[in-house]
Amino acid sequence: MAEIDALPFPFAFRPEAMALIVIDMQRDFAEPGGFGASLGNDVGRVVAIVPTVKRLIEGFRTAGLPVIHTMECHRSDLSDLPPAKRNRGNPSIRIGDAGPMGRVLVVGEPGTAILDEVAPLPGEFVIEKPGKGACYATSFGEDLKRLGVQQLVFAGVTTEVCVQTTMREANDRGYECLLAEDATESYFPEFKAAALAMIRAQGAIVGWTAMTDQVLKGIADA
Ligand code: TIU
Repeated sequence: MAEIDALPFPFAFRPEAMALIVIDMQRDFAEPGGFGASLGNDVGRVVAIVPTVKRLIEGFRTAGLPVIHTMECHRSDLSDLPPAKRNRGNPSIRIGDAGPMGRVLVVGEPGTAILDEVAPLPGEFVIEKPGKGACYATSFGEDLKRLGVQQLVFAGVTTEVCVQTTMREANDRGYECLLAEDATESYFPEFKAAALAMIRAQGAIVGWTAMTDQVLKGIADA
C-alpha cells in the first residue's frame, strides 16, 4: 500500500480505489463577467491555480486513474434552481440571467463551460450539479460505486463552498477524501486557510490535505 505525505498524517493510498474529482473549474468562476465576478470577487485567484490543477489531472490520467469533473449548472428552464438560490444576495446578474458569456450557470452556455486547459477528455465523467455539493440531485454516488472508487482526491473551486461541501458529503458516505492544497482556491485567502484547517483537524475529521507534488509522488510510487 502506497502513502501520500499528507496532513494530519499520511494517507494510505489504494490505486484500485482512487479517483480525482475536479470541482467546478468553469469560466463562470474564473473569468470577468461570470457568476464569481458578479458576486464582487477577484477571479484572478482562481486563474492562478489552473496550471497546478492541470498537472494533477495529467498525473491521474498518466497513472490510468479515473478523473471526474463537476459543473455547477442549471437546466435552461431553471426548474432545478430553487428561488432561494436564485434570489440570494445582491449579484449584478443572477443565475439564469443573460450575461457577457451567455446565461449564467445554465447548461450549454459558454460561461458554464469548463476552462479549456482543464477540460474533460472523452470518456471522463462530468457531473452536472444544481447544488454546491456533488451528491445532491446527481448520479455521483452511483457513478462512484460503478467505478469501485472509495478514495477521492479533490481539486477545484471554491475551497470553502463547493469543494468543502462535496468533501463533507463524500466523507459522510464513507469515502476517504484528500484535498490538494495548491490545486484549490477561494476568493478569500482566509476562508481557504480556515477550510483546510477544519478539514484536517480532530484527526482528519473531514479528510486529509496534501500538496499536489506529494499526491503525484504517491501515485508514481504506487
Ligand atoms: N461563490 C462561491 O464561492 N462558489 C460558488 O458559488 N460555487 C462553487 O464553489 N463552485
